[in-house]
Amino acid sequence: MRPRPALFAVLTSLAVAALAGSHAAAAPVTDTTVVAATDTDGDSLPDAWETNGYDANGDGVVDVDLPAMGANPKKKDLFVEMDYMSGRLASTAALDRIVQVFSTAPVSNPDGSTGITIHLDAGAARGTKYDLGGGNEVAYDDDLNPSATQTNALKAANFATARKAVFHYMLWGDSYDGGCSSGQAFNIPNDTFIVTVGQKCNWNATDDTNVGTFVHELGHNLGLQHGGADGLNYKPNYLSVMNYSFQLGGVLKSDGTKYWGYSNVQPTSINEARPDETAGLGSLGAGYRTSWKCPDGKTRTTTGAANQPIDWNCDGDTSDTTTAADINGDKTTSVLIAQNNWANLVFGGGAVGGGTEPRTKTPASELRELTHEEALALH
Ligand SMILES: [Ca+2]
Ligand SMILES: [Ca+2]
Ligand SMILES: [Ca+2]
Ligand SMILES: [Ca+2]
Ligand SMILES: [Zn+2]
Repeated sequence: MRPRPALFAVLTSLAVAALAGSHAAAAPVTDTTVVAATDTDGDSLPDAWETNGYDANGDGVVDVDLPAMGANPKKKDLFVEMDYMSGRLASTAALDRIVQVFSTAPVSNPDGSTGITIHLDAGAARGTKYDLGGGNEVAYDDDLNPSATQTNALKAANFATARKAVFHYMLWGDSYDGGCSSGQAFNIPNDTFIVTVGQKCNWNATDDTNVGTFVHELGHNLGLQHGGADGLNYKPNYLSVMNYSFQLGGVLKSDGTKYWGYSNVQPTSINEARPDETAGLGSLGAGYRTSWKCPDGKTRTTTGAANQPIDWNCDGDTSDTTTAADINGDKTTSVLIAQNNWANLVFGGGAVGGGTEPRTKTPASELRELTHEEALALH
């Protein structure tokens, strides 16, 4: 049997004291218990939850059995429950690719390993490997509108309340808010997102579409923006699926392969007031190709490695060093700053986690046991 949580032990002793016949009024119970939980691996899931399971309401019964689900207190874990509309759930091959993006991440752990273990829960739909008992199909709705309200309603009806502190919730849907956006994460960071590359807007989603969009939206939950630490999109030195240039087609590697994860390098910044074409992305661009915007609004992509000179202003040469160019196409002149995403993930968005932050637990007044007075009144 697992050790009982401390709060349960306190309530039990109070109840025993009451039943022992004390006529003194019980001391008022403080209404909030704040616990700074130990989180050795920094994934926002306290060691106690990852070791013993999570008891959401302090009744001594584990509600989310984290160790049985594969959690490790010394390695970063992410849990994602996936609900889905008919035909929209990603394939097993796509889910395998998502897992691989995280398992191969350049993130170190206290147990000496690298990578993040992502636990995807599709219920029974994709076999035991992706079944943690939570994911399920929901009614088809080709337009979640308004998206936040309708997503929250589906979450409330299809996601166990006790999971809120552990699992991110996502939905494989069709479209939302009358538009054709590929997805939505509602907040940065957050605990909820939707992937909406469905039939209504003729996405004809492939595994690539689903993998790129899932990883992108989850990235918002993990604190990442379209420019890394800022919202500037299409920065050629930001080699991440968080960049719209690479969400659906992958980050382009110079060896011809594609990468479907978050950036693991931070190439040199580019000053659009006087970008140095001869420098390309600098030495950290060697393993990549990249894309940027020309003055005519069209996207151009390097044919070779991005540490080579790049024609940022699209005038046919790669020798300009003092000519302004709007390289990310946003009609402003900025310094384009990249980010190493993996070094900047925020765990514990929304309601997820206890982590190193003091966490307000359920008020003890809501866990109130039967009082002696009430017990006597029953007879
Ligand atoms: Ca942890
Ligand atoms: Ca962990
Ligand atoms: Ca040029
Ligand atoms: Ca610009
Ligand atoms: Zn986005």
